[in-house]
Amino acid sequence: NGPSIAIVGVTGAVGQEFLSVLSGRNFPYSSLKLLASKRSAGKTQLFENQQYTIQELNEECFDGVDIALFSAGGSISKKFGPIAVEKGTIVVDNSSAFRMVEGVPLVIPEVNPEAMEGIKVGSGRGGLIANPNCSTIICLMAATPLHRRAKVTRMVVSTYQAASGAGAAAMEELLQQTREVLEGQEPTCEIFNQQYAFNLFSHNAPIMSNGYNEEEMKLVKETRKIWNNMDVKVTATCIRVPVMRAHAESVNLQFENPLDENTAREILSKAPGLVIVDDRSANRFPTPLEVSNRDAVAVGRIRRDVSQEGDYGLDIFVCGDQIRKGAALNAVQIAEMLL
Ligand code: 2RA
Repeated sequence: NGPSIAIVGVTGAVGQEFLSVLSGRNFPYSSLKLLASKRSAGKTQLFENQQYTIQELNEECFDGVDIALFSAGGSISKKFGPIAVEKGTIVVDNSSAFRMVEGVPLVIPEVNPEAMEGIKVGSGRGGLIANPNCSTIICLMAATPLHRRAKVTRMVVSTYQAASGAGAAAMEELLQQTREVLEGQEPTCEIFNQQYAFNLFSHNAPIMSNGYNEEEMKLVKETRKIWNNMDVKVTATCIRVPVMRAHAESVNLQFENPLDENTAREILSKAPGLVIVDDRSANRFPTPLEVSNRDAVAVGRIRRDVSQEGDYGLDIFVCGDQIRKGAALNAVQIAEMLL
């Protein structure tokens, strides 16, 4: 029979999506434990026609658990991740706590499955695998197949990130503000210290000493780790836009070897987990709404970068569901590879 699994942070947007993805993919679990803070303990959750009582997360929760999916913030992962690993559990962590730790695999199953080789349920040893940041996953799902062919030397990313990345409360505030503004009322600004509806602003992550915000530096650092290439030049500008749950990203790529746009389109059309939406005659390209609640990342606006010599540059535009492929689906796909 299948693995026993636990979900840490089950009441959050990603935690709920874990359940939806596990069910949708018929994940073969033998038992399921739902863990959350004291505040949620005792509540019940119907899942696959069974009522589960949510338990308060504590050190004893991981006895006998084969796989634990974490999405409860970095401090919870830092505190309970190692405890779970000690108990023999394999942790798939959606927080940023361990992503850049040497020896912790940072995995997008379609991109670098080899990074988690050897970690398997039933091996008797626990393990820890980090889920990359959502904007990294969505970007690299499209950039990597091209990188594998023509070796990216520089990548410039501009992101248009959805409310869901800031949590369920931010999604709620966007809806509330939109209603308020349409009714001529003052918008309620509690999550972000500025109006979000009909506006956009630099991503809310803290600004670092180099002037980049943490979200931008995640893209830089995680790309280098996932591609196992510390020389690739990456820069990013991350923006929060009034969209509910799917990120959009403009990606400019510079290659070591020439790659023309038709070859690029052919490579992308064969790459796993992608759909091509690139209809110039109809001016139809990826949109956040069309990828919302979907597994695939959409890629379009595939074109030669006219600012580069020959075929050494390419521009593309990608959209992906932040909660699904950007978090929960990627983590469950990692869990499937542990079986
Ligand atoms: C964001 N990447 O979109 C973050 C969420 N993990 O804000």
